[in-house]
Amino acid sequence: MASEPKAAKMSNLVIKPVVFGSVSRYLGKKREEDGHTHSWTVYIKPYMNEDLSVFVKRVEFKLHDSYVNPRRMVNRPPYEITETGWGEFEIQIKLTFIDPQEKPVTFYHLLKLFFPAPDLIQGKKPLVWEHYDEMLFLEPSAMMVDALRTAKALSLGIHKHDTDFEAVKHQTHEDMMSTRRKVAEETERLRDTLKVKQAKLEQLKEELNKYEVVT
Ligand code: SLL
Repeated sequence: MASEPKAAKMSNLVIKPVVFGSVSRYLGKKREEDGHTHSWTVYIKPYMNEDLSVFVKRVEFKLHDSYVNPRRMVNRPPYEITETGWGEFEIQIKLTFIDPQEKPVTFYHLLKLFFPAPDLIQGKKPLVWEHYDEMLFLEPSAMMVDALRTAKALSLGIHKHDTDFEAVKHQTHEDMMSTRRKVAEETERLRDTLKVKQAKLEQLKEELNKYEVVT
């Protein structure tokens, strides 16, 4: 029996952009009973306005061990934890998905409380410290593909973030181009210097040859 032609393997990649971080606020003074100085919220949310809960089963926020019950589970949006404290530390944000075959994804966020700007220290403005990242789903199962699509379909329009990530992207690109230009200029300058030095070396060699002939 003739074997059936093998179906061309389609590589299927779905990307879900997210924003995670924290917002913190100075309490105004050090609280007497526990020494806490700040209240804060750590969160993860979609970059586009879509419903992550369609494919995310659970988000686990792993706090510093000094907290009671440091592993905090959140089963539905908003995926966030609000606490008070006195210190900064790294928070692990681990997402598990509705498809148990899909590997969990972990993001790491350094909780920021202190910033060297007086109005922030005095608690007039909250301190937002957040990052853009992407979750990549390579060859997701049929069940995941459906859920990933549905999440997008449930989008509610423009989603605004405290950080203007488009501007950050633009600035990063500008900085990179300007660095490239500087490197090119410096390379050119060094090349010129090298040429001058090589010419000088040739000249010295010639002079040396003259002496060798004489002696
Ligand atoms: C440090 N790396 O050693 C930091 C750890 C821990 C912050 C900061 C405890 C809150 C509570 C709190 O704020 N821990 O009392 O539950 O400085």
